[in-house]
Amino acid sequence: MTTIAFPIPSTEIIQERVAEAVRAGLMRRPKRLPAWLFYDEAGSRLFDEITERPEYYLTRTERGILAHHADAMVARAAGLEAASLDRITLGAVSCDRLRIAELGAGSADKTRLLLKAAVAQQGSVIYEPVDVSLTALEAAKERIECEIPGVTVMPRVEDYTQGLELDPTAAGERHLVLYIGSSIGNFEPWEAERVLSRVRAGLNPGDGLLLGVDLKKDEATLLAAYDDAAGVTADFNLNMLARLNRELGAEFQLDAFEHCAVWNARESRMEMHLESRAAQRVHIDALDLEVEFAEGERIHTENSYKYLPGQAEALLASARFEPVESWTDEQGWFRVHLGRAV
Ligand code: AVJ
Repeated sequence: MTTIAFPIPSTEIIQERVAEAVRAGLMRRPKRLPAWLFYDEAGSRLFDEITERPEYYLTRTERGILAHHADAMVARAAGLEAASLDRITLGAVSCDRLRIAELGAGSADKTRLLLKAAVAQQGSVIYEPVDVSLTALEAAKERIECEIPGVTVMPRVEDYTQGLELDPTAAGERHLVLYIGSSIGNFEPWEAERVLSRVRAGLNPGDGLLLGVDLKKDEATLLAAYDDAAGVTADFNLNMLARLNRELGAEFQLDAFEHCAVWNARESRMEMHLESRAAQRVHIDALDLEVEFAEGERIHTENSYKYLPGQAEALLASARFEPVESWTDEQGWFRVHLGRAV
């Protein structure tokens, strides 16, 4: 039984949100469309496929970090000092109970590693995935409750970029908010700070935030990750136009646009664009709009920031989280940070 007690946004409201975002973005120069538009059903499936491409190192690298360090992450989040980590298995030290929330509905096996570590540490755990998509949340609930005994899933349909409303913790409890998968990378620095500050506003001092960030590395590795040989990332990018065709009665010809992945060194970010192969005009029925494209003109669809050493710590601090500890992989490609609300 799923009990989900909150207003569920109707399809009409979602369509309206899509329509407004598309109108505003395509009127801008340069044209742009927001990255959240990637994730309709087809786009979410394509993203899952991207994570399995050999060039897309992010998911497997972060998974490796969590596989190595989930126990330490959970113990540190519960208030344990680094020095007493090895004594916890002996039951020699006590710490707070965690309730785990996640921004986004379950990054599948990565989240599972942390939930299993929490169950091992405290016997059971409440897991609250927060997402705008009810479908994604229901799938996560089903999957996780079946697979990990001891986990109770309480899904929340919320737009966490606007803030977070978790149930208050009891004495001896702390929230741990998971924001993994480099999702923060889609935000420009000022937006990232605003999102984390809003999350912080819903927490109490002592609560934790686990933040996964992708790090700057050689350009060839980055370019390949965002332009895989099998063309899945290209399909993912182009699906945004397909979505507008489906939902807004737009008439984009997908083969008239080309996927491009660009490294912007000055901003330390990967960018994705859709480039018009020819001069063309595209009708968007639901917006009653004709959009003109020059040959070679681009629509900017995504930024994916690659953090430099110290940047994530500074971001955490600016949102009133004290950086407690961080964990990386052997190559130093990705880093997971634990911040504690102050
Ligand atoms: C889900 C935002 C982390 O930026 O790497 C994958 C999305 N874009 N390939 C990323 C994405 C192109 C992904 N995030």
